[in-house]
Amino acid sequence: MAIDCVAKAQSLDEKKSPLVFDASVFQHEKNIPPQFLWPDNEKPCPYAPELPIPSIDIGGFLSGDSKASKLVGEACENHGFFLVVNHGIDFKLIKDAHVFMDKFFHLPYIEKQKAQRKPGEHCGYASSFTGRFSTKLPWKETLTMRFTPQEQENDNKIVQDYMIRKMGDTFRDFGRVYQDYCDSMNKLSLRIMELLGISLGVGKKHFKEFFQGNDSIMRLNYYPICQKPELTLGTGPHCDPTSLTILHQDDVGGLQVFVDNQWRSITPNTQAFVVSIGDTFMALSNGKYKSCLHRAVVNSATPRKSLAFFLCPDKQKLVVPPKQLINKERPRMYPDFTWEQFLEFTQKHYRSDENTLDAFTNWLQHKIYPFSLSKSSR
Ligand SMILES: O=C(O)CCC(=O)C(=O)O
Repeated sequence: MAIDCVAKAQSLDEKKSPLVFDASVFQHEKNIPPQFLWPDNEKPCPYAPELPIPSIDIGGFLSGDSKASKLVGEACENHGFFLVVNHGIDFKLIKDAHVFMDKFFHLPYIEKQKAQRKPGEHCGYASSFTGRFSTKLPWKETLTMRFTPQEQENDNKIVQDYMIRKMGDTFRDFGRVYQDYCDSMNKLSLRIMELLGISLGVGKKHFKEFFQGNDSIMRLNYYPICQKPELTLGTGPHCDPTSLTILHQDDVGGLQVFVDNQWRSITPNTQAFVVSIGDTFMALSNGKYKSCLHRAVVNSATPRKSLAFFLCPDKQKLVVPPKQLINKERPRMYPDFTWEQFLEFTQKHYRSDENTLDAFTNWLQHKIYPFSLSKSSR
């Protein structure tokens, strides 16, 4: 019965010919198409007070300052969110990564479609998610690439090769920039894993080793201007199913997190990375660290860009918390799973929202299929 519901929702979405979200046209429209209207209880609030979040000096942490792990622990138990400064990532690389986004997203729609994301896959170009969902569509375009770290110097450059394969040789430099960016994010995420390991009392090596051979995701988010920003969302409310997200936002603003029953704004700081805990790390910490609920709003004056690196485990690795985090007071909260299973769940059966991890757990343990394909949106 529940399986039928999912199949029905899917086929309903597939039968309607999908709307084309061509930002060069849509940004001038006085009225936005109904597919982009969000219900009143989910529309952006006129005022979202700023959330002061701790800035962690990761350079200081690496040279032995222990304050950082205490701050991180508190932030992750409260809302799963902190900033990282003094990160050592080349600012020219970050700048290039933003500049090259314009190169891609300013292309004519037909050109961007060369990298079109295919049904059931998580990589490629998506103009909103018009082919996948038909309600509560996000006001954004995305380009998503898979990243795995090179084990040897002469291994394939997975990000660069993908871009050249999809867009042609003129995208060699473009691919190189995001390849370099992902390499840097990989290194930074492993350092953050050391910090998280210390803050959870399991030692510096545990999570770093777990994520050594990761199978991660890089997403470029481009939010065109919108004439009716109060009626829609750029990214719907969700917790990332992945493990750790390292986000760099430009100086426009739009990211919000849900803390103490209220949406709060995260003021842009181009010198910092916004780091958030995702569902898979929440499971790895046996529920001790919170997966952070967040969304992005759009505006009528300036397009906004963000770069999101999602650290994910190797697809076959079992996600199991270290034994130090399991005890009588805190028994196992989630079953063993692999990232491959969780990824499949979010691609084929569930539209990520704030309940993805619980819905996935139910699906794994009781084969309860969720009815959520037209529920929420990322
Ligand atoms: O653009 C942002 O600030 C948030 C992006 C995001 O949540 C996502 O890509 O999943």
